Amino acid sequence: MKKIVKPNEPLVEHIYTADPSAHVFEGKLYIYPSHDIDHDGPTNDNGDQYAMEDYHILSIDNFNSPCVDNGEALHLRDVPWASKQMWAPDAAFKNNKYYLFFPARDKDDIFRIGVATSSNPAGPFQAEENYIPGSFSIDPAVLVDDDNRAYVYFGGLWGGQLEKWQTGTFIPDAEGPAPSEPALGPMAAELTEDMLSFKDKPQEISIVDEDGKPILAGDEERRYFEGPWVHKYNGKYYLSYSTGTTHSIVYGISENPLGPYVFKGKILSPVIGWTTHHSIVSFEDKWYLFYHDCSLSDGVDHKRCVKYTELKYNEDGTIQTIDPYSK
Ligand code: FUB
Repeated sequence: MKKIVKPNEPLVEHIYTADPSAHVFEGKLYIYPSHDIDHDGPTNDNGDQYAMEDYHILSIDNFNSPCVDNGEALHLRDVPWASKQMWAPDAAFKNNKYYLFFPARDKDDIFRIGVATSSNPAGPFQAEENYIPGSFSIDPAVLVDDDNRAYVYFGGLWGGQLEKWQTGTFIPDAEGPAPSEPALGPMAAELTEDMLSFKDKPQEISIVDEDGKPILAGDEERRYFEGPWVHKYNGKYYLSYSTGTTHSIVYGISENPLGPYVFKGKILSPVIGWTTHHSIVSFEDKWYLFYHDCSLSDGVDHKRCVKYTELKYNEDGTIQTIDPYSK
């Protein structure tokens, strides 16, 4: 008998999983995670320890049922443009098809974002021949808005190479802004109707404080690092993301999908392990946070496990901070 998933416990234990992007498709919850692998290779700020080679899609009928691993949905060997490191993916449904968006390093070791398609939310997915033209960095997250326009948000510092693209071309030794300068925001682009290209050049999303001043690069409790996620609640757009070095999931709110976003606060306090990465989804009249930590491997940064917990809003639309380990 398979075990029923419980809040704040690993969804599955037979594989390591991370970076969960959760969606409701066909009445079920589908979770699109990274598939962490066990290896003895180097660990560094470049993220070489995250050496993932494929994706397995998880699904849950409801919270009274076990979590199903639907098997290999896409493997590196079947992505013609990619060389390694299949990092945090996301999925979207449009045009009667499912689209898997995923980052990987290309043959020149530069992170790009690819798309693969399927008629089934659990795959298998068929990758496009090339990555999205003009794409770079990591952690794509797609919002298909109520008007059916689709936006992809992406970008991550250091191993994710975002700071190397500040001039619009890849500068291998470029560093991020000085602490007193505005932090880099995530990038965003509207997708074309067929979901396979950017409509326009990606633009940087601005994240500001309550006075409209940009969050600064030295403000590590609030500045953007990686893992963007945009969801809608009561007609407003919520951009949430990881602060990286301070290990929190924080968020801002905007009237527009492309911002500016006004910083609001913390959603998730630090979890076991260096990275933190999440998604937010509404299912059967409640809201849920999917996240990961390294509890399944006793704290090994690249051997993570996906979990979920309920997420609650205050009356003014702000989100209550979650401590996943509180009793
Ligand atoms: O899983 C590899 C990387 O770690 C992701 O792309 C980041 O968001 C972080 O979770």
